[in-house]
Amino acid sequence: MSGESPRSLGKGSPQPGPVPLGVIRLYSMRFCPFAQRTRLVLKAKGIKHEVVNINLKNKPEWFFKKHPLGLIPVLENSKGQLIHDSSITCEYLDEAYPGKKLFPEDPYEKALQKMNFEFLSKIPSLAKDVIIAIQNNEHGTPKKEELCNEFNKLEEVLNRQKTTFLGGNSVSMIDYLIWPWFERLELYEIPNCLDKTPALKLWVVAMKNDPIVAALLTDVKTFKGFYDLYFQNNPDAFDYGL
Ligand SMILES: N[C@@H](CCC(=O)N[C@@H](CS)C(=O)NCC(=O)O)C(=O)O
Repeated sequence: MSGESPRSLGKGSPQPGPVPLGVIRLYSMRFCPFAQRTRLVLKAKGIKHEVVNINLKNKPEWFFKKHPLGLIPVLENSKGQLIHDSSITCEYLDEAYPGKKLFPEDPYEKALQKMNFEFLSKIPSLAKDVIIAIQNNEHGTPKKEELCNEFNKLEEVLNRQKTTFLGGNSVSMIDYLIWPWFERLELYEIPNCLDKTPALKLWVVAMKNDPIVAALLTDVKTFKGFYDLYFQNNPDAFDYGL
């Protein structure tokens, strides 16, 4: 990663120049689970990159040229090509760069990872609903149960496959695509959710032991600090802890 400041860029900040040759740039936000997917893949593949963090409550005008809806993550390469949407950025990095392949080469195995990804696709929006409900002091929200049921689907996948990870017995793309929502597990206030899911519990432990996941881990206290400011509409949220 470059030595650039992790401080987020907001309205009025100058647009970063062209991306240097041999580097890829990630437009990101330090607490975004979608961008975390891309950061995990960049790190797992050892890709030389720089990170430009965006203030999502006060977006720079030029950022809409990088993504028409102004969402992160976005990748920009030295040819000026832009790639957005987290799962697409991850697959692009896996295909465009040498080194460890995170998706399996076998077309069926790759399709299977994508099918499991679809099977688990409700997790991000449900997790967001739960965090918003808790912030509104609705601690007994039915969304928690829905989220827990979605988490139980991972147990189903792991049991069906008899594997430690979601794509086999070593970590692969599907694990990195799902992990960010489990790093935030404590925030959802569902402490008993994993009691009946031993394979999922082991997966969480195995993921925390993965050196790539461990290197990018954010603690719960920091997430809470971020969300407190974020829900107050405070644009300083994105620089929390810096
Ligand atoms: N489907 C998109 C979702 C990305 C997304 O929702 N990013 C959030 C931050 S975590 C964002 O950019 N929010 C800015 C906004 O809503 O204006 C992906 O997978 O990349």
